[in-house]
Amino acid sequence: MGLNVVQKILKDHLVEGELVPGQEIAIKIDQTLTQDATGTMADLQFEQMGVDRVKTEISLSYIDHKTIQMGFEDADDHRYLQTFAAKYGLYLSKAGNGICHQVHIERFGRPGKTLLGSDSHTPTGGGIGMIAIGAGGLDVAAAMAGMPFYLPAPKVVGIKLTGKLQPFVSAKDVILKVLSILTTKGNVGWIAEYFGPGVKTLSVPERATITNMGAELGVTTSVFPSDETTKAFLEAQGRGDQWVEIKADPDAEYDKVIEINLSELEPMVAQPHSPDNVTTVRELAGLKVDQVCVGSCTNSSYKDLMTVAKILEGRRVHPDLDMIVAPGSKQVLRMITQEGGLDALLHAGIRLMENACGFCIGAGQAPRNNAVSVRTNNRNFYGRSGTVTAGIYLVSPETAAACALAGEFMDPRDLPERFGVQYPDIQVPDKFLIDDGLVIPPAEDPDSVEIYKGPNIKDPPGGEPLPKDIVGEATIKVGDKITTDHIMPAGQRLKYRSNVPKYAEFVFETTDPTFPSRALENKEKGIHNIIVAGDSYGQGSSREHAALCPMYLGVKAVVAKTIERIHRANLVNFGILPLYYKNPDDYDKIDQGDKLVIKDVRKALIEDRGEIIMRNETKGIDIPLTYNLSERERKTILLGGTMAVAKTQAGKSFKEIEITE
Ligand code: MIC
Ligand code: SF4
Repeated sequence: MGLNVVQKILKDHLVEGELVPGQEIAIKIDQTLTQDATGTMADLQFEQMGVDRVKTEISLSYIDHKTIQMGFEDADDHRYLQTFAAKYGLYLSKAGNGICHQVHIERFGRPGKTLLGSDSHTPTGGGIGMIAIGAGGLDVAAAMAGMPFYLPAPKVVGIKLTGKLQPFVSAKDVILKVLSILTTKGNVGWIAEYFGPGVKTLSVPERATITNMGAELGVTTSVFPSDETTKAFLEAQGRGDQWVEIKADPDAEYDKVIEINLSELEPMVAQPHSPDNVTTVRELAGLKVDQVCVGSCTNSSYKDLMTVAKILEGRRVHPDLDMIVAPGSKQVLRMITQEGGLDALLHAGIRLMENACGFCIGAGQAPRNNAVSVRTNNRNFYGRSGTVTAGIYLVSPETAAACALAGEFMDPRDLPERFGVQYPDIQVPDKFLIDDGLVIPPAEDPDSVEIYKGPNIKDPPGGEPLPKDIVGEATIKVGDKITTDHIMPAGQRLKYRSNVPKYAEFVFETTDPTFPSRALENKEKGIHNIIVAGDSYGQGSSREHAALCPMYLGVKAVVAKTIERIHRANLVNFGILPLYYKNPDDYDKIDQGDKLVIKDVRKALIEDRGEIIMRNETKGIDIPLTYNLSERERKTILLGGTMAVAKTQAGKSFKEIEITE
């Protein structure tokens, strides 16, 4: 049987296990990326691993998330990242160079390679034919140190594209359509591979928009083949020699196939507060809009911004709204400047923001109360914009521009008739403007580099071995689709990413601000904290702080209906036990504050019993729980997390590690 693209790249990188869906495999990682909100923790952890140089083909440290720099913390962190990169052999992309995923596609991504990034949108790299996976910082630190990455061998969903996008319909509408079909739940363990005759009609940046927002599906990653279009893009970036062809064999098979006819697609929108709450833009026509934001790693390419510029050219944005534009990279910004796009945008009345994450992570441009904010980014989670009462609507750049002119929701296909705008049809240029001046190579003499650490940088706390029994409380009970933005808010709190004790004060800030003090009080009394959750717990960001800070507060287990992939791996890395109700309805049998006891939990994991009984002492009932942990994961939790394994078991394989009760 022939192989699909996913199987080909994984096979090339397999170091342990077999490509049998569900079985744990380990793959070699060729490239890594970190960004400044997750990178400081990853780097601090790497320093504890005692390795003197990164072992990958290339590792990038990007500065793009924490560029707001209110107070010294962010700038101190950036200095740390720069000195760390110089010493340990990473390339540093300075603030001002752009958003990690956009820059990585432009300058560093290579077809057929593997990329592990401490950011959930790392799958953007799938647009150029890589297997690019988001992970917690600790997993990325381990990959930098030359260790393989563990994951369950995936099932592959083939997404067959036919037809061709019509004017004013774009890549964002494709992925919103996919989200409306597959939703944000239930896709753990899958990889999405795009194939079919429609693929060749999409440029690399368009493919990258689709693989980027595949993160919202909860799949491990998404990938396009590497074809003539990929080659042309790499040539235009002066990297033609890095092209290799990777296509699915004609008889390749997929575990499931869905088909999308690009010709039939229409402009789509994800409504508050979930990226899968999708409808057509037509459906919302006339809804008044207060803010329009164009940018983020999903839609900030040259084509995206030039398209918006051409639609707005010679016109003005509606006076009742604010329009923000944040280009994806310095390359994009310089090109739209040279070609007059920036001037058209400024004339139209946009506010130009830095080429960084900015509004997308709630770092500035919080909308007014109850605002309707139309954005081209990928997440519209509750509270993420910085204004909990605002509703965020996710759209394409074409729809964003149309709404900006109309002051209300408007289908961009009506632009010719309503505003006399012709479809700009911007193509990928034959030659991009290449300027890597803000990429700093590693030091030639690493010994001479002194690592800088400001007072906001605190060493990550270590984990404790799993106790014999978990004797605790349902310290918090939450519902379905709790994102890592709920657990560990970013925005204004971003500056504490390198300071776990301080950042831990904001765990569940928008859900229940009393949680951290209650959890700490329990911890001091020796009562273990348990988080009780519904479906799809830990969606969204890769931020390992959503496990690390709860660990610091004394959380020993999360009991949920389902847990999303990256967050589950982060829980294991920090020694928190991920558990599931055997009967999902048992979720209703626990209330916040109930006394919960899991007797002999250590023994159950050592013996790998598969089922664990949790006693709800308050209600006087037993609740059967399950887990799905590999031997590696069970031993990691028993020992107190991945750092504890590295410190106490160095050089041993997991098979050799012996655990005592
Ligand atoms: C996000 O989009 O939520 C982030 C901010 O990029 C995160 C990483 C982080 O929290 O630092 C992600 O997607 O992983
Ligand atoms: Fe940055 Fe937003 Fe992309 Fe996350 S999703 S990397 S915050 S632009």
